[in-house]
Amino acid sequence: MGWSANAQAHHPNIAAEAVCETESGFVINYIATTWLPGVEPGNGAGNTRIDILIDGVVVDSGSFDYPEYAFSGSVPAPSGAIGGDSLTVMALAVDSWDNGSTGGQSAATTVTLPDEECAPVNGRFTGGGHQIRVDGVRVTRGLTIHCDLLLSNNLEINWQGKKFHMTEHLITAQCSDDPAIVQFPPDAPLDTLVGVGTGRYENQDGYTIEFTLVDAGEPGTMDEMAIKVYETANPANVVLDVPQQRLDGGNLQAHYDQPHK
Ligand SMILES: [Ca+2]
Ligand SMILES: [Ca+2]
Repeated sequence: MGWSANAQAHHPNIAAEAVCETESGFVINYIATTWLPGVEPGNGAGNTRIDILIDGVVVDSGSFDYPEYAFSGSVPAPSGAIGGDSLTVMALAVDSWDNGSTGGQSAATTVTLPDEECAPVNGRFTGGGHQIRVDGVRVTRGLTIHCDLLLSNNLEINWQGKKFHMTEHLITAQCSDDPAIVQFPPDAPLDTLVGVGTGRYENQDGYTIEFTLVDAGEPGTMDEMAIKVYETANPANVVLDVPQQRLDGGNLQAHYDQPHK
């Protein structure tokens, strides 16, 4: 598959390709660049935080390295995507540039997944051990999340007397294995799960949850979690926002999936 690219007069630019990798399923490789490669910092090239989004979901974040003014990476395709699907890959300048320019510019390109079968990472997360706590937020026992959305998924969150219960796990944005994260034990094909679901906040329907689960081994002190809950029809109404950070208590565990009937 060839690279597709989009260039524009204002930074940033983006190029991306979609490939099938045996271990991880469909993968999107991208390279974000800006103009004036080779220009000394401070001479007009500028730098800022760049988010990479696939179909509107932030999948990576970085900034440009001098002198190439580029950064590149590789992320799994959304798990529901199949061969032949087209995905939009965007680079977004989040903050103001350090040369004083206002941020907010973006560039996007479209990649098409190779038209073939490509087995994704599969697996599930559970909450084991003591009750999971992160930044004063408690995740009740019984946490179970599957990459493939099949079988039962359960995620219930309590904080400051408030409660959110996920009723539907909509999207697995990412199920992946980072070589830098030692997830064992138990054996599992993944260490990170990023998902989006809908559910009930204070017994009211109409809320969305975005969550990240990272298993970094036992006893769980290195595990990480992020949780964001907001009103689906009014995303500015955020009722809970815990950025990704280490657990205060409890233990997340990644597993191989159970056999599906
Ligand atoms: Ca790993
Ligand atoms: Ca763990």
